Amino acid sequence: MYTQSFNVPDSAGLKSVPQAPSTENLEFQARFDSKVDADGKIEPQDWMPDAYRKTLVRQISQHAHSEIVGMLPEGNWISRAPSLKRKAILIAKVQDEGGHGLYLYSAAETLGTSRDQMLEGLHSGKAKYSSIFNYPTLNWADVGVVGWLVDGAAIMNQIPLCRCSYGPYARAMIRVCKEESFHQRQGYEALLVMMQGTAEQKAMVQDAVNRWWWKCLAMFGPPDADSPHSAQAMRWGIKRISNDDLRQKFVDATVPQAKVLGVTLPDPDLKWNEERQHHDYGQIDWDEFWATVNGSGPCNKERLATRVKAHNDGQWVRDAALAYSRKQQTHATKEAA
Ligand code: FAQ
Repeated sequence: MYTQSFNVPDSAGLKSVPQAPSTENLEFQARFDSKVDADGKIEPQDWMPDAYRKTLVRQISQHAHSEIVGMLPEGNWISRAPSLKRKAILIAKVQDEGGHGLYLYSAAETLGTSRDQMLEGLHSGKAKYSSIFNYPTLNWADVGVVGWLVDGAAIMNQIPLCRCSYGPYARAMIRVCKEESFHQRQGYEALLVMMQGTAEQKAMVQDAVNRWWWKCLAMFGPPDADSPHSAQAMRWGIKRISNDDLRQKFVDATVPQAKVLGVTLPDPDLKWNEERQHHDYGQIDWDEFWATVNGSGPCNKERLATRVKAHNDGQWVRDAALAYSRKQQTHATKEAA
């Protein structure tokens, strides 16, 4: 459905942090611009404008935080999955999301921002993560709908990021998208099975779709006219398709899937527009979106508290890893002497 075949090899992670020239250098800027214009890749060792670096750190760290916080709504269901098969699939999916967060933190680190700085931003509530993870997963149908719609929206947004102008982000996204495609399919398949079940199961699926649909449309970000970062991010080849265009692609791709599934999308204004060759859809509640982004969604406090607790509970693992590494270094030094 959303899959693309990717045959671009992953390159080894580049970790060097380049020093930008102290004075604005027109020659560097011209080289950067022409590389971006020619659809080339900017790599960590290349000179880049400070604003480009800042935009990337903002977007990639928000993206990484979304993957990590995004583990929570589904993670809550691992112990309650209805069968061993569903449990194994869900464990694998949640682990994948953790892995995506780690690739992305690594990509952001190549821009000179440490993991500790990014985590501090998340844990103190300063950094953003996707609005969608501040809503509750009330029952098993929600887990299927998260796979179908949330991962579906995520892939729609992420496939163009595989062509992002910043090399480490683009390469991380190729791997992420391959895995997200499986996530979307497993969610859709779980719902197909429920829709062949009892009337109660079918009603659960419809109810979950009703609760998640509008939140998924909002995931793509504010309308283009109200998106402060889009124009510059597109000029730099970070974003390739605008928020509204991606949202439209998602609606167009999802309508036939809903039909096959046998559910109704909760929008009386949703209809095919012959002239535009796209579906028209109703108004998104942007006040509710911004309230959620700014901390007042139903689960913001719970998600952040769970994340901070998990980080604090894991302190002993980090301490042990550091102690082990120090011990290894001491051994190596002694042997070399
Ligand atoms: N939630 O000017 P724009 C996933 C903020 S991963 C919260 O349009 P931009 C996998 C935006 O940050 C899901 N905040 O900004 C998964 C900015 O705030 P700032 C995450 C939002 O960056 C599935 C302000 O509004 N995906 O789901 C949201 O050009 C299942 C103005 O907005 C990514 O992060 C939002 N929905 O475009 C995991 C993809 N939308 O920084 C587990 C990469 C906007 O000025 C289970 N990111 N904002 O304070 C992007 O493509 C872009 O950053 C956008 C926003 C499209 C999200």
